[in-house]
Amino acid sequence: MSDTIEGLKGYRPQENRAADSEHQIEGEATLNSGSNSEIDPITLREFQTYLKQCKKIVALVGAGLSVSSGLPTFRGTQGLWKNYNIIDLATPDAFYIDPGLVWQFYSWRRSHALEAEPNDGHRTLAKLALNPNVEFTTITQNVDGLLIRAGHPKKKLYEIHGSLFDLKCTSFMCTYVDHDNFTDPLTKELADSRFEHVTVFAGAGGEGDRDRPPIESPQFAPIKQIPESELPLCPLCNLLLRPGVVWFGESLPLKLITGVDRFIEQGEKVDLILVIGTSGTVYPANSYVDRVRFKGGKVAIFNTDIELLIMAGEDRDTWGFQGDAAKLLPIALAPLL
Ligand code: BV8
Repeated sequence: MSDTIEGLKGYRPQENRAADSEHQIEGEATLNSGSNSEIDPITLREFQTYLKQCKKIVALVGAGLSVSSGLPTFRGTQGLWKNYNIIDLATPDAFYIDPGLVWQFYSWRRSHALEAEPNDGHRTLAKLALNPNVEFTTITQNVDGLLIRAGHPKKKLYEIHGSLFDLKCTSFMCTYVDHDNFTDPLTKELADSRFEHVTVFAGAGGEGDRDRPPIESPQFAPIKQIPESELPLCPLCNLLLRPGVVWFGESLPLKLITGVDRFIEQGEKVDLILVIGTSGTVYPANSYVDRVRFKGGKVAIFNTDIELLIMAGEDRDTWGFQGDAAKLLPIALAPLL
């Protein structure tokens, strides 16, 4: 039987195993998109058979979607900046204790996001959002702005954790917010926070030993002590500005949460949720998958790391597409693009 676990890079729900041949696979040409992003043709056919009759689809996006654009995830070694755990820096406490440190971290992320280019995964979701025959919305946990730069219509996109390119005043009395501020660096003192590497010249000769290739020493560029007066300040009240992102321990913007709830709970039921490049560890973002399941919707996971149980077909209403989301999404969603 060919489709044992190792043969299957994609999974297919039990009930319609008897794949019927007339359902052509669209996007066949690039079925095996090289590297380790292969899709099992039977899986793809059944997924696309279901996809074509979907009226309402939602996508839940995480850091994995922007990996092939060169941006790090929050897990493992990538989740470190100057030996700080990114999750520890994304908190109100960290900003309160050392705003200079946190601003150097966000200035670095702003620079990298500005240097990055949207990939085929971002563009695929943007195209799907423009398909008039499907009710579609993207819920992104990413703050890098790459979906918008890929042409994703803003009114079908919920940036539930905010954006690196929004700034807001830290004062409770001041309502100043600056949207889509792409200035980089934001202040002179933040200029070199974009460089995470220091070039050192190995070997005894040190500085002069230029013909030996310099070794890049990541993360050791010293953290600068930056006085608050040299950090981004509010033009209205001259108090500190902060990145317009949602930090751990902070509630998500009500307007956004209500918009997402309305899409999932009202009108047609959501037929399918695309779970793309997310570890599903952060609440409430990780709750949307179960809410769609609970209402009878099916799940398609696009991730380099998918549970064997799902790949083995144990989970009836879930497809697993293992590999780089930027490569898999254009193939899997081809019928609706
Ligand atoms: C809130 C913005 C009310 C900032 C972010 C205890 C138990 C449960 C929950 C909690 C708890 N204690 C506190 C909480 C609540 C907390 C939470 O969930 N904590 C977690 C860590 C346990 N949530 C909150 O605080 C939220 N607010 O709940 O308010 C409240 C308040 C207090 C207490 C109770 C309730 C606010 C959460 C938002 C925080 N801000 N970002 C910034 O970015 O700087 S979260 C941030 O981290 C991201 O936005 C994202 O959400 C998350 C990272 O997750 P992923 O995006 O999934 O990335 P990750 O690296 O984890 O995984 C990458 C995946 O990609 C992997 O699966 C990998 O295999 C895959 N991949 C890699 N390469 C590829 C790929 N896939 C495809 N292709 C590839 N090429």
